[in-house]
Amino acid sequence: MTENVVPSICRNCLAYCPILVTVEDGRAVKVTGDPQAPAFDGYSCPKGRALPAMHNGPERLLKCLQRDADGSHAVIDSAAAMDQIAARVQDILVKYGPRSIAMYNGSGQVSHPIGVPIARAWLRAIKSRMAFSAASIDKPAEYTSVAMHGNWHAGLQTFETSDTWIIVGANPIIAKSNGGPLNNPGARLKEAEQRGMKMIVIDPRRSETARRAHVHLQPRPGQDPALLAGIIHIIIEDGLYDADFVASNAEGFEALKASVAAYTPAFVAQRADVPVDQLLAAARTFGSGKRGGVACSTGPSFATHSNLTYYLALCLNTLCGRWARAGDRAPNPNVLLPAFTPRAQPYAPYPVMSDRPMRVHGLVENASGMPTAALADEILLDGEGQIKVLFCLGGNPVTAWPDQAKTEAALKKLELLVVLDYQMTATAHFAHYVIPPPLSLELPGTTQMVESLKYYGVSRGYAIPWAQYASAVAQVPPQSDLLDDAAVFFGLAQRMGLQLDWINMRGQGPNLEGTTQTIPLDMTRLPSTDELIELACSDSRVPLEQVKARPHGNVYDIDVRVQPRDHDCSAMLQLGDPMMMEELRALHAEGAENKTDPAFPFHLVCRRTNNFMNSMGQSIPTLSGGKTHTPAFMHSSDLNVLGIEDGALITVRSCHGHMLARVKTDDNLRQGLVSVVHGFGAPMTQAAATSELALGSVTRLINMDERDPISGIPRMSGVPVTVQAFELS
Ligand SMILES: Nc1nc2c(c(=O)[nH]1)N[C@H]1C(S)=C(S)[C@@H](COP(=O)(O)OP(=O)(O)OC[C@H]3O[C@@H](n4cnc5c(=O)[nH]c(N)nc54)[C@H](O)[C@@H]3O)O[C@H]1N2
Ligand SMILES: Nc1nc2c(c(=O)[nH]1)N[C@H]1C(S)=C(S)[C@@H](COP(=O)(O)OP(=O)(O)OC[C@H]3O[C@@H](n4cnc5c(=O)[nH]c(N)nc54)[C@H](O)[C@@H]3O)O[C@H]1N2
Ligand code: SF4
Ligand SMILES: [Mo]
Repeated sequence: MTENVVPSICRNCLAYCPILVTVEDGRAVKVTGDPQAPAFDGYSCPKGRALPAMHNGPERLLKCLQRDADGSHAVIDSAAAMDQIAARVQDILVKYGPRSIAMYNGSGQVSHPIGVPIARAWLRAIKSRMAFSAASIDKPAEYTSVAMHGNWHAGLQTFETSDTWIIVGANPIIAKSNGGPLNNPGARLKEAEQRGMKMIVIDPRRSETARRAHVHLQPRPGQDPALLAGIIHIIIEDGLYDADFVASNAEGFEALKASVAAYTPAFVAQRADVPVDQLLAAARTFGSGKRGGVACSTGPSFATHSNLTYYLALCLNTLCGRWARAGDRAPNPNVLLPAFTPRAQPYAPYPVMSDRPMRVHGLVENASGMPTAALADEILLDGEGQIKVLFCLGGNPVTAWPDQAKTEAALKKLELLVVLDYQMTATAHFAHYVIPPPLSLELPGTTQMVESLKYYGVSRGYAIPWAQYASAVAQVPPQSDLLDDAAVFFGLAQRMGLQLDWINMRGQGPNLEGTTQTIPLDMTRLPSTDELIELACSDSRVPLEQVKARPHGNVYDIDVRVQPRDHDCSAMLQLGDPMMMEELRALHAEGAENKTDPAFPFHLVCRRTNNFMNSMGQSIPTLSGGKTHTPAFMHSSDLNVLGIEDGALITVRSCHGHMLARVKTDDNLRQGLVSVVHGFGAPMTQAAATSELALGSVTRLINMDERDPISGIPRMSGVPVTVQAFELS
């Protein structure tokens, strides 16, 4: 037996932690954090340490599957599956045109992002614009708000250099997504506290992050736009904003000032149900700090008025001049992306909506992409342009898209559903073909994708010039027949006689930094993952070879300073977008009172948890403890009033649907809440099979009728619900 311990990268979430993998005879048997890697202090989480179980577990699919007429799946050779899929797609393309073919990229692609450009190249080659992703049901306001407000070339001031910081509905200690550093955030937050940073967290739950806050505002869910408008109001009243910065870089100040005038501390405190002195303390702490930033995440994204919340967060950053200034050390001037010298200047706003319509709900392709929330309805609506084929890459629509019943109906209606996933998910159950990929430890990878996150939202990605390359450290299981995304779409292109072009896209939105490199691929031979990585890194600041030479990763000493504004730059940030000002007015007109519907007295809120990455990890016993469900967390005083015991079965019902769950006490929650992790639950058609499977997916409660007018994301947090003890009828 040969055993080695080799460095690699955990690619299960966006932190991309450096790890050490113990490999025995080509199999990964143990994963730990890598103490030799700088910046992460040897950190790893349970999901990372479960990589061997994920790679070697019994649930892993090792061969392609094809669905039979009776709905069961049988093994099929990958080449035969590809031949059949190519022929079917070609037929449908001829018959119904490119719009009938859609792709959905889910968050599983975090584990192997290098295949995405090939998949998208294939979609371009067949001339379909039907490219959907999880981004538009995640934080679409991240993109729409930037379109309306504009962006800052040098990015936000960094967490590491700030003395104050506002986090709105994020829990970076667990989720490592938005609002805080990705490299061992728990340790970084502790350091920040020790150096005197005053952090303000807005979260109806006393989350792991909120426990570290100087001020924790624990409001009713969905009150973030009112709270941020109130904070802006106080900062303007107290003269705590940076008038010089605003005068030189923004317009619309007077409109914003007038629109927040009615958001007095008393009004906001009553509406959000927070103590008025806490609200004042939050505003004054942030306003009187020297450096800082406001970052939002899924909490406010899933609640109503998400564009407005994110927009006001950007306005607050601009009012207080919290963007990186000339002479600052550039936060992360790129390592594996092209060299970048930021300037202390705005990018102007740009249109938030395109003229490319969906056929449903009056939605259009917008700054956050095609509205995934409306995809099921788009599939279900008969007529010209209907989607007939869906490729689902590393996604699990049945437990992720709003309205599970509708999602299942839509998936059943498709003429062809191809799911690329390593396990038989609730979605794969409906697939005509399931194609399993090699998993991350069997593939090379780099941290380049995490660097590029800064193009997907302010304060995202690494603020430090950290980079790592990992070679494939484990072998694919013997007798397996696996294809990664690149192999699937390259193979389809070959079979359909299509030319694919590799595009190195740098940036997002029409005004963001970036060159676009287009490289036609040699279609005679499938490029290896390493060749694709070389293409993606061909213009990197630090040559890939040098990054490969540091297998434990490295923080590069790149001292680039933010340059002053260009003489010919006339762009201004926009503080008074008319649509946002009108929304502020309409929201205020709702009044300060709590208008809870007595028929639905509780509010469902979202959350993440350490052991699962959305729907991943449920089949790994060390993560799930053998359970196939997730609890509904509630405050003990609510349970007392309802006479429901911890661990009992409950029905959670919205105006749209219901789910069964086991209740679990969590006194970190505000009263009146039901906090549930998404990603669990079997298909509804299977659900009656056993009582454990019947414990459902939270998406059953989500109603597409109440959706955002721009991105289409429905209300997925702060959803009015009722709770009852479950009784067998
Ligand atoms: N009600 C409600 N709805 C929500 C949310 C919520 O909190 N509440 N959250 C929303 C958010 S933020 C998101 S991002 C979406 C998530 O939506 P999705 O991305 O559609 O769902 P996931 O469960 O993340 O699915 C990821 C899939 O990738 C697979 N996978 C993992 N690794 C690999 C790999 O290496 N290769 C391949 N091919 N597949 C792999 C996993 O097995 C899993 O099935 O859901 C959204 N929907
Ligand atoms: N361990 C782990 N990490 C993950 C994931 C995972 O499933 N597990 N998922 C990944 C994905 S896809 C994403 S998008 C990110 C998400 O990353 P985050 O957005 O940081 O997700 P959460 O940890 O759920 O934090 C959201 C917080 O919002 C609060 N909240 C709920 N409703 C409201 C509201 O109306 N207003 C406010 N202010 N707060 C509210 C919740 O109580 C919760 O604490 O995490 C990523 N990382
Ligand atoms: S936080 Fe956990 S899942 Fe995410 S990259 Fe690090 S070890 Fe992997
Ligand atoms: Mo997400």
